[in-house]
Amino acid sequence: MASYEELANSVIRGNAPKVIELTKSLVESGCDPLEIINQGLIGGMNVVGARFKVGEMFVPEVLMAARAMSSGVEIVKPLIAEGDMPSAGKVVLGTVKGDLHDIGKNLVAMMLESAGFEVLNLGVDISPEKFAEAVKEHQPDVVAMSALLTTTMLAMKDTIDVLAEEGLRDKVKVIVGGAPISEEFAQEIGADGYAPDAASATELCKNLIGQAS
Ligand code: B12
Repeated sequence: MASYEELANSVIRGNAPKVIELTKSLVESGCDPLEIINQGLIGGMNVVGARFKVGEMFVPEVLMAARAMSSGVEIVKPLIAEGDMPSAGKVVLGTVKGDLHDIGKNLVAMMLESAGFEVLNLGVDISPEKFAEAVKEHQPDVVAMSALLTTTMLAMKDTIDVLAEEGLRDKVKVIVGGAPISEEFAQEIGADGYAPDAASATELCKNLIGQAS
């Protein structure tokens, strides 16, 4: 039988066909979709992150690994989002201006959807103005911003400032996340919350929406 370790290794090697084959095989043998994601797919991507950091892997390999991981996630996603749950709330989500990292953000989207949230995923490189427009148009409960670069994390503050200027800040809860973000930073820029990973992002949104009502 396929193992999570084998799946993680195929992500690390960027072997999408193998990732698809192993993910399908794990699903067929009745493994928990969330475990397949956390232990196999994210498990592999975590190793890729560590190797990239120390210069053992390079951008093209990282991209191949990310694509391989996504092809596995695509298979598992419908199984998680399947539950016929009423909407737990509406979340507008995006990666901030100047930042193109979207793997973690998309995981957050997926986890939120699986927990019954309606998610409007704006994409990457989203300017403060675009976030504000989306808030006006969709009137979400939560605005969620992702940043993976120390240079782009400040765009989170810019976005909060623009929301305030447009009179929208009090209408939504703002949450932030991404590898360089911390609880302290979130407080400093006036966000309502921070979560270190996709699973806790879901808890955070539930708590914040619970407080609001
Ligand atoms: C994959 C990757 C890329 C890919 C991105 C592909 C894609 N489609 O996303 C590519 C190759 C394109 C890339 C490019 C660059 N990258 Co890069 N990249 C990474 C890498 C290896 C992994 C990131 C990742 O996907 N992690 C896996 C996910 C699952 O984790 P995550 O994003 O942290 O998300 C989790 C949590 O943070 C949280 N979360 C995330 N978002 C949110 C949002 C909310 C609201 C909440 C609550 C939670 C939350 O939940 C997620 C799931 O649990 C990291 C290294 C690392 N260890 O992080 C470097 C890294 C982020 N990159 C880095 C750099 C420098 C760059 C480049 C500038 C490189 C270059 N010289 O060109 C460019 C910048 C491009 C740009 N303008 O954005 C640096 C940043 C350094 C810094 N401190 O600023 C890092 C840390 C690598 C390093 N150590 O040098 N990168």
